[in-house]
Amino acid sequence: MSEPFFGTGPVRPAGDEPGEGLQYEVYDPDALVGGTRMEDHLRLAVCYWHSFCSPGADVFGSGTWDRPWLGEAAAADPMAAAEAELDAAFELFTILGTPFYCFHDLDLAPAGDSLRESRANLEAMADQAGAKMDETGVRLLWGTANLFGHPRYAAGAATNPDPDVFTHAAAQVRAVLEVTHRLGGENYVLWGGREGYDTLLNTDLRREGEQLARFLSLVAEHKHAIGFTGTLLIEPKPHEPTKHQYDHDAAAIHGFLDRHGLVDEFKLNIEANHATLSGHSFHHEVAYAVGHGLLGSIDANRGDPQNGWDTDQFPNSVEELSLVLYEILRGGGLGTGGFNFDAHLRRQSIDRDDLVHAHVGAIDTLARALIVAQALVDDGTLASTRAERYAGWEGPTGQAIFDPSATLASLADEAESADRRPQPVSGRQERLENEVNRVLWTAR
Ligand code: XUL
Ligand code: CO
Repeated sequence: MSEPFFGTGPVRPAGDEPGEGLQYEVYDPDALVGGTRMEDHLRLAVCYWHSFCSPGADVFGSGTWDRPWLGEAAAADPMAAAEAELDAAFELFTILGTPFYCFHDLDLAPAGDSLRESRANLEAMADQAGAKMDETGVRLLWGTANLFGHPRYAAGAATNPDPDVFTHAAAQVRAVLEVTHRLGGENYVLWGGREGYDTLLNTDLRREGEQLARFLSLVAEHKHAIGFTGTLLIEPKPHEPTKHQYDHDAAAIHGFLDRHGLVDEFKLNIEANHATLSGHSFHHEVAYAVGHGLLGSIDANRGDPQNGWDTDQFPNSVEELSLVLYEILRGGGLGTGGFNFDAHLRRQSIDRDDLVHAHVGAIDTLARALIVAQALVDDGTLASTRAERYAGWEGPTGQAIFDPSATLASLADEAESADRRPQPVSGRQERLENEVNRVLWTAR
C-alpha cells in the first residue's frame, strides 16, 4: 500500500461517542429505521469516475483537482497509474464506510491498442479490484461500459450508422459484463451515452430504435448465457450530450421495452439530475418506476435550479430526498439497487479531503431523508388520503367499469338511468404539503 492519499481517518458513525476526526451527523449503518439497518436501506455506493477519473476540467479551462495518477503519470505507465488510482479509491471507500462502489470499464483500466488488449487490461485490474474487495469487504453495486468517450462513438454505439461500431460496443459490454459478474456485481447499467441524435437531418429514427432494441436483447441473452443473476438497468436521460437521447425518461423507456418484448429483462437506474433535465421532478421519475415495478437503482445527485444542464452536484436536499425515499420504502425498498453518488466536486474544491466532506454531507442528507420517509410511512396520512381519494374504484361503479363485459354503451346507459351527479372534492394539496412539512420538521 502506498502513502495515504487523503488526510482523514475513518468517519465515525453518528451513534458513536464524539471524538477526534470526522463523524457523521445522522448516518449510522447499524441504526434501525423501520426495523432495517440504515446501511441495508441505503446501500450507498461511491462512483469511480467523478471521484477519481476526472481532473476537474471544464470547457473553459484545464483540471484543478489533485489526481496524480492522471495526465503525465497515465501517459507514462497507464497500468501503474490505474493501480495508484485503485489504492486511493479503496482508501476513500474505507474512510466513508460505504458498502459499494461502481465503475465504467475505462475508469478501472486504460484502453489498450486493440479490443483484446483493452480486455486484458480490464481483467488484470479487475483481479486487483477483487483482491481489494476481499480485503475491505466493499462490494460492487454495478459495472458499466464507457460507450461515449471515444470519437468512434460520436454518432452513438448501438445506434451508430456504422455496424462495426455496434460490434465494437458489443465487445466492450461483453468484457465488462463478464468482469461485473466475476466480481459479484449486483447490477449492470446501460446508460445510452450517445444513443440519440444531434440533428434529424441525418438520422433514421426508426432504424436506430431497432438497433438499440437489438443491442439490449443481445445483452440480456448474454447475461443469461453466463449465469449473471444481477439486474440489468437502463438509465434514463433526455439530452446531453446529444440533443435528444432515446432513453428520454422512465415512461419512454418503459414504452420502448414493452414494444420490443424486453420489459422483464430490464429495470431503471433513476438519476436525480436526469429527471429534472427531462422536465420531471426526481420524485416523479422514482414514483413512475416504483409504480410500474421498474425501480432498479438510484444515481443520487442534484442539478442547479438556476441552470439547465447536468451539474451532478452532491445531494443536499432532505426535502427532495424524503419524498423519493418515501416512494422507495412504500415500494418495498431497493432490492439489488442502491444509492450511487453520481456526483462531482465543484472545480474550486481543490483540497483532497473535499471529496470526503462532499460524500459525508450527502450521506447524512440521505440518512436524514430516510428517517423522515419512514416517519411519513408510519404517520400514514399520505397513504390514507390517497386510498380515500380512490375509494370509489373499490365500489360498484369502479368494479363495473373494469368488468370485461362492460361496454361504453352499458356504462353510459347506467350513468343515464341512475342519474348520479358526481360532486367535485378538494385535492387538499396545501393540507398535504403541511402534513409533509410537519413530519419533516419533527421526525426523530
Ligand atoms: C451521465 C451518467 C453516467 C452514468 C453511467 O450523465 O449519469 O455517469 O451513470 O454511465
Ligand atoms: Co448516472
